[in-house]
Amino acid sequence: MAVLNITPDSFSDGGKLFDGCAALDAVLQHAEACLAEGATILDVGGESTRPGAAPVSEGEELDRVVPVVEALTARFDAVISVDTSTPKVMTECALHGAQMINDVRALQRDGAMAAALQTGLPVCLMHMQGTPQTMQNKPSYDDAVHDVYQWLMARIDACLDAGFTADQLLLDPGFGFGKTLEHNVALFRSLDRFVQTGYPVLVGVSRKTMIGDLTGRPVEQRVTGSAVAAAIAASYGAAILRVHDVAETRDAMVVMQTLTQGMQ
Ligand code: 8Y4
Repeated sequence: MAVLNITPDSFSDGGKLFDGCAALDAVLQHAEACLAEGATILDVGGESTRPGAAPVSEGEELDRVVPVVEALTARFDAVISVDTSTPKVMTECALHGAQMINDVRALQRDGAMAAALQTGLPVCLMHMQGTPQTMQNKPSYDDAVHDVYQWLMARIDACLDAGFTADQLLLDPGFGFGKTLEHNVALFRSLDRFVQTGYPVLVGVSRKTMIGDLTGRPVEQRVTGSAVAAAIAASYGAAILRVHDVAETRDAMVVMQTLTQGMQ
């Protein structure tokens, strides 16, 4: 799964995203490159979850995301995932060809559960402690692995009660979302427990602070660390890797898989 950020800070023309279509062209070119490098899913998001990022109105999120989903669907034979917590964005993107919902709030926003259910699409339920604004202020757990696991199972139950079928649901421990390095490492080492549930597990560690903490590197130098982490996640049985650097991740995965084939 390749990350396609369409927040204004990801493009040089600031807030005026698609007025002149230059930014849309840039997104399409980047998508094409990601697919050529081996991505099969494109994750399109119009809300920044960085601490301190400005909240995005529903209208703004729709304006950013829907044209991109529409253009990607028309052009590429890829699964388009929409990274959103907003009910109307889920509905509109499904109508314009999105095939998956990636919700960092696990359908907790008012109306999100019903809207997602109505689309009939699969949904990735991610764990986050707190909100994007506050999540990195002293994250705390009794037992991070146990707490995150129990929380995700409760969200699965809520979705099944609402009418989702089990085969529509994916899980994600939410690396970096209200977690210290220690929490992230414990969760990563326990990925097998999440995989054992039988729900496909999505892992997103690409370029994150966790990789920076482990390597001492700034965000633009985290590609190698991220690719190694992604390959290890795949070897633990993660079904989907959310990454910025598709080619490098693919190299790490193929080497890891070939050279560990048949190992215990
Ligand atoms: C550098 C680069 C520093 C990226 C921080 C970041 C996940 C996700 C995000 C994830 C799922 C991010 C939308 C955060 N992370 N969705 N979304 N799982 N399912 N930060 O881990 O990439 S955005």
